[in-house]
Formats: sequence, C-alpha cells, structure tokens
Amino acid sequence: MLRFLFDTIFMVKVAYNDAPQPWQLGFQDGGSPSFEGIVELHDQIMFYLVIILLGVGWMLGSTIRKFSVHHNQIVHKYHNHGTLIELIWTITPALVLIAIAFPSFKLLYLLDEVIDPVITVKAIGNQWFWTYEYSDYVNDTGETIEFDSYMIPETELEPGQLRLLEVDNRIILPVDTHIRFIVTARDVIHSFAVPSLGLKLDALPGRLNQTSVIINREGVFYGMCSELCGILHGFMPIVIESVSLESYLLWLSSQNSPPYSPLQKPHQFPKLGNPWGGIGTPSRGKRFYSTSSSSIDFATSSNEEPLPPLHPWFVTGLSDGESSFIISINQRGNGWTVRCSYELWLHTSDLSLLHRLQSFFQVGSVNLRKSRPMASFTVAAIDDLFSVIVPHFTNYPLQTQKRSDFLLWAKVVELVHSGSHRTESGLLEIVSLASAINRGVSDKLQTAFPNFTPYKRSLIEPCLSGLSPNWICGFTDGEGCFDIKITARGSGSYHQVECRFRLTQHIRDKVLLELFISFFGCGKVYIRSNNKAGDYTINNIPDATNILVPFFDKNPLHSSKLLDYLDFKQVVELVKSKQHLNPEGLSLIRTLKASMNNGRRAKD
Ligand SMILES: [Cu+2]
Repeated sequence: MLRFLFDTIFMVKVAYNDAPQPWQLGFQDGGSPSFEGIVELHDQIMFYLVIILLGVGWMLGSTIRKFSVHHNQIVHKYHNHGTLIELIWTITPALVLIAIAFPSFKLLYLLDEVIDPVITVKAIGNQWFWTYEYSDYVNDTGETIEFDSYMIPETELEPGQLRLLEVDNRIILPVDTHIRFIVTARDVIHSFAVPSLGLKLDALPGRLNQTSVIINREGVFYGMCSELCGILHGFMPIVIESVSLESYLLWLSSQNSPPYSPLQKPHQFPKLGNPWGGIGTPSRGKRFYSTSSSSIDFATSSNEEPLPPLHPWFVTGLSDGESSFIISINQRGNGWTVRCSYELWLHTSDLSLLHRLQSFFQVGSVNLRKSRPMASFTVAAIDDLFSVIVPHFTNYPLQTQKRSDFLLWAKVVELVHSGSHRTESGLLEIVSLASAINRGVSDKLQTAFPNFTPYKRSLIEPCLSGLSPNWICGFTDGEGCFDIKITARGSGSYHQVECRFRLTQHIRDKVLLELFISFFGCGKVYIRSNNKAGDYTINNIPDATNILVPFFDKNPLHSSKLLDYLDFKQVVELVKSKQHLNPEGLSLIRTLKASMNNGRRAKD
C-alpha cells in the first residue's frame, strides 16, 4: 500500500533487482514470500550480531586499555575466578541462541511446507545444463512438456541479455500460484538456486528433493547452479520468468503438447488463492488440456447422437488427401532425437471429423492451431504408430504416391520402435530413409551425416480394384471440390451455368486421376498449365445427375464438404429443369453459389 502511494505520488516506476550486480553486497529484491521471510530472519539475527559485536568489542577494548602495564602496574595474579560473571556469560549467549532459534525454526518449517501445489515442475541437473519437465500436462499420447535449458554463450548474446545468466529456454510460471519444484540430477550433484525467490535445493542423482514457491510479481529471476559440478559449473544458469496466468496458458498451448481449446477462455478459470492461504485452487493443470468437441462442430451441431464409426477405406482415402507422415531428426546435446508422427490437418469446421478419426484409431489427439482456423489429428507416440497406424495403412494401403512416403516412414517407425535409432548405423539408415520422404532432410543433417545414401522411392501403381466407394468418399472429403460457374452469354440475355466437380492431385498421380474416369465411367483429366497438378473433372449436367449425385447420395461425405455437395446438387437439379433460364432461378443459383466453399467459411 505504501509503495503504491509512493508510486502514485512521485510517478516512479519501481525497477526490481532480480539478478546479481557487480560488487553487490546486499540481497536481491524478493520475489516470493519465502525470500522475504529469509531476509527478515537475516535482519533479526543481524540485530543480535551487532549488539554482541559492540558488547564484546567494548569489553575487549577497555580490557586492553585499562589493564595494560601503563595504566595498572599491579598484576591481578590471583584474580582468576568470578562466579557471577561466569554465570552471566554462559546464560546470556544461551538466551540469545534461543531468541534466534525460534524465528529460525519457524521459517525452516514454513519453507519445508509444500502447500497444495497447482503446478509441479521437475528440474533435472545435467553436466552442464538443466532439463525441465512440466509433468502435470500429459497429452493423449502420454507426453509431457519437457525441454532443455542451455546458457547462451557470450558470442551469441543480444543487447540487454545478461552474460553467463541468460538461457535459451526459460522456465515459464504464473504469478501468485502454488508451485512445487522437484529437483534431481542425472549425473553428479548440482544445486538449483534462484536467490530472488529464496530457492536453493541440492540436485542429487537418484534422489528427489522438493520445495515450493509462490512468485508474487511478474519478472525474470536469475539463478545459477550452486554446487561445484565440474568444469562448466559456472555455465549452467537458471532463468525463471513469471507471467500472468493468461500468458502462462498461452505459453502452454504453444508447447508441443496439445493446446487447451481456445473456446475455453483462460479467464473462466478461478482466480488463484493468496500466497499463504490454506485454500488451494480447485482447478488443476490437467483440466486445461481437455480437447472436447466444441459447439462449432458441423456434424454434431444438428444432432447429438453419436455418429457411426468411420470405414477403414474412408480413413485411407482421407489420408491420401490430407495426411502427412512426418519424421523430424533434431540435435539434442551430443546426440540426435528422432520423432515420428502421423498428422492430418483440416479446417476447424471439421473438428468433429477429426474426433471421429481419433475414436476410429483409439489413439492420438486432436489439437487446434491458434493462429489459423486449422485443427489436426496427431499420433506421435511411437508405440501407437507402430501398433495402430502402420498396421492400418498396411491393411488398407494408400492409393496415391503418398504410399511410397508411408513405406519409408513405416521403416523409420520400426527402427525407432526397436531402439536402433540410438546406434550410429541405425541413425544413418533413418537419415537415408528420411531423405527420400516429403521434402528430404535439412542441410544441417546432410553435413552431419555426409555419407548417407538416399533411398529410392518406389513407384506406386494404382489399380482400379484399389478404389472403393469409401476410399473415393474419403479422398473427396480431402481433395474434392464442388463449384458453380456462371457465365453471361449473348450480351447478357442468357446465362450458362456450369456445375463442376473436381479431384485435384499432384502430377505424379496422373495415372490415378485417369483411373477415376474408369471408376465413374465419365469425366476427364485436365493437366494444369504449370504442369504440376491435374484435375479429374466432371462438368456436364447429365453425368452429374446420372452418376455423381447418385454416388454421393449413396456414399455421403463426412466433412463440411457435404454442405457444398448439397448446394451443388440443388443447382444441378435447377439447371436440369432449365430454371437457370428465368431470373428467379438464376438468382437462387447465385445465392447458393455465394454460400458455397469459401463463402461458407467466411460466414463461420
Ligand atoms: Cu551443476
């Protein structure tokens, strides 16, 4: 309150000191109640210390002065006992010690108490960096948020960054929240210490130490390893950044684990309790992570009944259109990590389809992207990939050239699953396989593994027997497009309406596009002028009425493209009955056209 008044009257901004200063003697500014307690105890003890120093100093000084040979010629040879003074100098220190012991023990037990923590962070000391784990947040694939934190070397420092203190990945924590630190080490003894927060805890291999902290203001708090742990002991700093709860949730959702749904606004969470108050918060971190299906789901908004499970061929067809088989190889410390994942991205209006995909596979998670209206179904746990995803696409093989990506990717999954990515030769083989998938491997990897030999992709030869109606359905949900084109003819007296259905693919799948002609028994393949893609197209009314509409009526689409199809079908019927020749019919077609595809998305 006083500080607030001071700030308002003098219009000053208080700058806190949360990092060591050159030649500093005093404390840094406290950022937690426990550190304030420590400073208070220090001040109390300092009071006794000064009194004793003065008392003892005065006695010593006066003894030297008064009883020197110059002042006193008589030696007090037999004056060697004084019961009273001996009692005084024994009992007084005992009383002083008791006076110090009470506040000291009080603080000691208070610091030891871990009061109903909302967030647990595990800090693991390594030679010579820290690893942090946010174990509260487990996504559907069983992964937690985990990252390494290395010091930024002097040569890479940016203006404003502190030398030997700045790290690449900070610990991000919310203010005014009960936080528990669990501290351990992987190799030798380290010590996790952040002075401003009153944190100092030894990190012992094979042992878990715990402590709690409440950060009572936003800021960046610097600390260092405080147990001599080897040659780079002085180069493994700790940085804790405390932010508002909202920013913390945003940060969480930007981590690899699935984000909380943006439909659950952070401010809906209850305000967190006061620092030393015994009442904990009712919400635990895990709750932020539910990715429940939301009200914007297109398919569930009209009826609440559970939808039937997806057909395996539909899943393969959709994957042929929209999925990616991803391998990422990254340097971590001295070694390399290999991560495999299967991802399928759709517009958020198809969130329910992603959830159906999740219940089809019974693994993986559905995540929303913050920046764009996109959502993904992701499987990243290696066991799930090995025992669910690979078998599915082996039994129901992809029909596009994506299958050759899948075949290479499946080999990598097998290698990682068997653990051979930890061996030199296994890693080399993975790099060789990865170099043939999608866009290949990065320049960094190429320089790190100069002698890898890229695998040859196998050419997939699609055949008509592989195309089932369910596959076509899934593929259309991914790559299909229904659109309407209205062209004025004869100086505007007559309008031609073209109803067009297209399936678009990269030119490498030209053979597949041509197979669609045999499958539907109609249509044509047009190669685009840039020679990079082709379109299988049905654009005449008889084929649309006799073949296309009956097909998609019998095999309904599962994504929001179904709505486009229904509008398309209506236009086909209007054109078939020549309604487009009269103004009312034409304006109805224009309205339908405007609400299709991008028009529908824009309205959402
Ligand atoms: Cu250390």
